[in-house]
Amino acid sequence: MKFIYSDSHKLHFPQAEYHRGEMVTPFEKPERINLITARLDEVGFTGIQCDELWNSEPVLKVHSADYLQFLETAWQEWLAAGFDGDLMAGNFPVRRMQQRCPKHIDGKAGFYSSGNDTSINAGTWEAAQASCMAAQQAQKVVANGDAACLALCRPPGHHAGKDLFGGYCFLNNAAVVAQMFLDQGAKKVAIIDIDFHHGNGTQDIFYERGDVLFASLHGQPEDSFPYYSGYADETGEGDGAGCNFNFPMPPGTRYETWAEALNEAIFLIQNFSAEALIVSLGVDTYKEDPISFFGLEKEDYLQCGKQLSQLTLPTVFVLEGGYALETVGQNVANVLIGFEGG
Ligand code: 7XA
Ligand code: ZN
Repeated sequence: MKFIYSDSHKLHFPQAEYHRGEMVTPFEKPERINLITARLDEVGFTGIQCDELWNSEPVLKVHSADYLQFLETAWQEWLAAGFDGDLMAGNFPVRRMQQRCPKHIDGKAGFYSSGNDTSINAGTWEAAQASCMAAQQAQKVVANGDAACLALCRPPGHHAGKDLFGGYCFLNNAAVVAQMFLDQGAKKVAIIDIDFHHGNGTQDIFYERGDVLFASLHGQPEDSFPYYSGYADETGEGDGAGCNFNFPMPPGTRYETWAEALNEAIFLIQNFSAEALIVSLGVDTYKEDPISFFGLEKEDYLQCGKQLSQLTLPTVFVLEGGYALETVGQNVANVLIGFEGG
C-alpha cells in the first residue's frame, strides 16, 4: 500500500496546550509523522511526497466559504491586532448569546472554534492545506485503481465541522475525500471513524445528508472529549436520518468489546451499499495513549485492519489521532498490515 505525506506539516507547531489545569507541550506534535513514516518505511510500505497543489473545490462543499476565509487570514489578523504568541480562542458564543461573527480577531477566533485546545501559528493554514491535499492525493490513488491508500494527515481533521476548528483539527480531510468520491460518480460512500474521540466534525458535516454513512467508535461523551456529541441516539436528520451511527464506549474498553462495535458498523456499511470507504484512522485507542482511556493492544490493530478489509471496498485511510509516541508507528502500520492480509 502507498502512503502520502507532506513535509509541510512541520509548519504547524503549536507551542503549548492547556491540559488538565496546566500548559503542556502539545500532544499533537510534528514528531508523530516522523515516527509513523519511519515505521511504514521499515515494514515496506511506499511513501510518496504529496505534490498536489491546493484545490478548494471539494473543500468548499464540506466547509463554509467564510470559515475558509477565516483560516486563511486569521494569523495576519492576529498579528495586526498586536498579539504575540499563538492564536488561541478564549471566548465562545455559548447558549443564549448572539451567533454573529465579530470584527475583532479575538472574537472571530471563538466564533469559529469549539475550544481552546487548538492554536494557530504562522504556518498553520499552509500545513492544514497540505494535510488536506495529502488526503486528496490518496483519494486519487484509490480512484485510479489501488485498493487502498493512507494519507498521513497532520494536522488531523475529524473534529473540524462545517465552520469550526478544534480538537487539533482545521480541515476535515475525511469529509473532503468522501466528497471527492461522490463528485466522481459514487452514489453513496461510508466513513468509519475508529479514532478514540468522537468524529463530531464529520458528523456535523454529513448529519443531514443521505449520501454518506458515518459511523464512529469512541469514548463515551459522559467522560471524554468532545463531550457534547457522540451519543448513540444521534442518528442523523432530514435526508441523513438513519445514516449516522455512534458507538460510545466506557473507560477500560478492550478489543473484544470494541471489535463487536466495529463489526456492527461494518454490517451497517454493507447494508448501505457504499461504493467507497474512508477510515478516520486514529490509534489513540491504544492502552497507553496519554489522553484516552481504551485498552487496545498493539496486536489488536492487525485484527482491526483485517476486519475492515472484509468490506472489500476501495479504501482511503486518513490519519487522525494517536499520541503514544513509542508505538504510534507500529499501531498505524499494523492496521495496514492486517488490512492487506498480513
Ligand atoms: O481525535 N482527536 C484527538 O485526538 C484530539 C483530542 C483533543 C483533546 C483536547 C482536550 N482538551
Ligand atoms: Zn483522537
